[in-house]
Amino acid sequence: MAIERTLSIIKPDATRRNLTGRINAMLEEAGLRIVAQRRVRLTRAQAEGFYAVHKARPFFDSLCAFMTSGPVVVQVLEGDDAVAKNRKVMGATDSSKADAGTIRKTFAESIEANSAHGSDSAENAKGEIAYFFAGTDIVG
Ligand code: IDP
Ligand code: MG
Repeated sequence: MAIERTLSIIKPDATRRNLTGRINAMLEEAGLRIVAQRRVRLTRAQAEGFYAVHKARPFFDSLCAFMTSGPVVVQVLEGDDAVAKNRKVMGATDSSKADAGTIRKTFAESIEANSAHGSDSAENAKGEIAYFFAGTDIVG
């Protein structure tokens, strides 16, 4: 398995409930290393740009409003098979379908306010990481 990097976001529903440390512990326990991390309040334009692929979806406006409703923690995770590993630790988008012990099963409030984001492919991870971080921000 190759060492990969992926973008993770701890979403506003989780920062609001002070869950950053517990989510980071779940990521680290799964073997992912947090090699960059920043707490930020996204602008509407940043949220719309990040989720541009979902622009045509009925939930797009609500999703962008949610993602700008409070601080998020953007982070780069590194490890063996990091993209798939992070998706596994996060669990399914709809937490009612997520496996026990996953971040979303444990913490999500709804299908929208589902506590965490993770890139869905190594290629998308590269673009998503570059959206938030300069190469010099990432210390592996
Ligand atoms: P993912 O985050 O598991 O990759 P995506 O399909 O890429 O799921 O959707 C991006 C985000 O949009 C989800 O994490 C969730 O916050 C929100 N979302 C997805 N589907 C729905 C929906 O049916 N209703 C409301 N929000 C949704
Ligand atoms: Mg996605």
